[in-house]
Amino acid sequence: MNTKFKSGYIALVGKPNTGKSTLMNAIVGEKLSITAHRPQTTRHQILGIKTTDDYQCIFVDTPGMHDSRHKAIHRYMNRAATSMLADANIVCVLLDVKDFAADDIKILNRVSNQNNIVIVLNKIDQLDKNACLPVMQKISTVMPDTEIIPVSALQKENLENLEKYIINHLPYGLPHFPDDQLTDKSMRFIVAEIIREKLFRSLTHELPYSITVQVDHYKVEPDITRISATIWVERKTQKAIVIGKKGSQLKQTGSLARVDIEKLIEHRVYLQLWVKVRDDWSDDERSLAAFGYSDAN
Ligand SMILES: Nc1nc2c(ncn2[C@@H]2O[C@H](COP(=O)(O)OP(=O)(O)OP(=O)(O)O)[C@@H](O)[C@H]2O)c(=O)[nH]1
Ligand SMILES: [Mg+2]
Repeated sequence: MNTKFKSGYIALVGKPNTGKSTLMNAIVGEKLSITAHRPQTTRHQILGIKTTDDYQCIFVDTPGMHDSRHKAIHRYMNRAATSMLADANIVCVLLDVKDFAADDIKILNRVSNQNNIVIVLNKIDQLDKNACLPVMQKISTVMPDTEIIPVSALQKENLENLEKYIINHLPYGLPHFPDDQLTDKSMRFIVAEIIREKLFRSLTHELPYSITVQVDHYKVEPDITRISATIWVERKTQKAIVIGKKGSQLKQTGSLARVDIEKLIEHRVYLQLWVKVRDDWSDDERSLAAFGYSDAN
């Protein structure tokens, strides 16, 4: 083992929709965390681990920080968004260059007492260079001594500079995970998330927020992996929408998810989906725990 090996945790935090999950996937090189154009996609802390001969970066994707606390799931997500700040070796605060606003400043103020912050100004592909400068100046007035690294997670622009910064600031130490481990989550978890992503991207209004997905069976056979999963909604009317006319919505969800799962596990997949109702699960602590929304995860 290299005596100069570096290893540590890098928290990715910020308000919803700033590109935290996209960034983690881009750096780790695998789609571990789901992404969508709408806010509050990520609900759990998810590790993405990148190991080389010289270092191990353990990225921690988090739910976006936001103020709503009225449902039990929001309280769980808020805990997951912030609980690792104190333990991270580096905290990357993600900002959207086109949407730097009061809620970002609130987050910056909240983390400003930590001395391991770097600001990642994301989505620079959406503005021309000159238009990014005033935003950087504005950020500097709030956080005058903090490094700002502009990137595009989606277009993989300037990620090498961000990685250089991270590696420079990682402490020396032994790896925390085996060198072939990419995440702390199980394949069942990731499969459930992929299915949720397809629903999150295609359904409108509040419905995506009423959905959670559980994998019930996962069986690897020589020629095919058989997976069956339940999509849980909060009301009967929602069930009808998730199924769609003659099952069309459910069929589309299944085939989009299957393609992604097959890519991930490099195996043929037979995916069976069910839709069931559990009244108001997102505001019920017992249902949340049963669906994996517990602080032990
Ligand atoms: N144009 C552009 N879009 C981006 C970039 N990074 C992320 N996005 C898009 O922004 C949206 C949100 O990305 P996510 O990675 O899901 O954002 P997040 O911060 O994880 O969101 P939450 O989990 O809801 O907190 C998606 O539609 C992404 O494709 C970028 O660099 N450029
Ligand atoms: Mg996310």
